[in-house]
Amino acid sequence: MKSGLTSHTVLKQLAGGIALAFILSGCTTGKATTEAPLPVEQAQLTAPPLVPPPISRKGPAKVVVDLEMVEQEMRLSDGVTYEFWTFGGTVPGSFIRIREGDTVEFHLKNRHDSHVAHNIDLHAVTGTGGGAEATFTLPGHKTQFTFKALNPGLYVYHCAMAPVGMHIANGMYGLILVEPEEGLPPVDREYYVMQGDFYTEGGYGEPGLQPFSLEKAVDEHPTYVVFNGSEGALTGDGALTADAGDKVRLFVGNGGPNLVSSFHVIGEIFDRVFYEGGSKYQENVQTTLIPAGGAAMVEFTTDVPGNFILVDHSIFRTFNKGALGILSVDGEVKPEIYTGQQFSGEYPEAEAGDQ
Ligand SMILES: [Cu+2]
Repeated sequence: MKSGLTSHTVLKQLAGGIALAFILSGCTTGKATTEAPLPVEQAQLTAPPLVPPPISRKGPAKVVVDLEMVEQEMRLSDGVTYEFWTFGGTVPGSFIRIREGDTVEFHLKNRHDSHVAHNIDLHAVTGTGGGAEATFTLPGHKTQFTFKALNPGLYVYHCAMAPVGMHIANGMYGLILVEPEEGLPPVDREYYVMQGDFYTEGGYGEPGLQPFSLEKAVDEHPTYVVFNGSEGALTGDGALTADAGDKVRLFVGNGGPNLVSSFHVIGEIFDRVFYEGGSKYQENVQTTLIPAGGAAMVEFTTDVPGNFILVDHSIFRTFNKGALGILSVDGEVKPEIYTGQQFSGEYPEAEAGDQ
């Protein structure tokens, strides 16, 4: 009897709710209104230093992301290899680009030849563990969860399996960009750069396959500090390129696991830095701090040609541990902005002290 009454009350409330919704919606047809299903699209992922194209959609979509976790030996430096653990077979992992308000159906796969289980914590996720709990994935298995991208920004993702530090130190991190609803202003070049610190049993430059050193990692004494997973990844044939006059946007992340990066481009000034990957920008910046597990978007115009060197300005990391990349800019010299050397010669002792 009691339950019958309760049901009746609920029904009445429900009917009242529907009537109220009917009035508020101004509906005159008498049909229930339902939201149109979201368009479905497959996320286009890119390997660093490439970035997927800007999103031209003006509304939200259901975006399907397929990401495979791969453990494989790859080059860390000349003559040095390392057993990397990766998202998508690269360090950093595949770049993911979505739009604020998108619903993301995330499929995570762990390859059959993996030795351990992995998962993913995306800093762009609002929900337990950033997805980590939902994506515990044994070798040869796949998992799935769905999240809504509530906040725009540039976010790090990483593996969060214990021991977390070791999974990150082995290369399990990457970036996901959640474009704001209005999109990002168009630029001529976009690149994906991510710093990471590596800990090997052998010293810097010691050849061969180098095992992970837990002791060095705990002490926070990296053997290598590099951009995009290996020393020289962004030099030579791997150098970033631009033409003089281009507007360049770098999506810069720091996987850590330990170090904070003092990111700087020698010979350039950042016109804008969206510090910490957020929505506000600072202007006219020389060096920006990028925390472990954090990111920044930096924008500048390449006014003059030359080789512009990406560094961690904690500078021994650059010249003794590998944190050096190159942006090679082609174009006409502009002596009104930069002359190059105008004189080199003797400085006679007699001139010293002359006023
Ligand atoms: Cu992992």
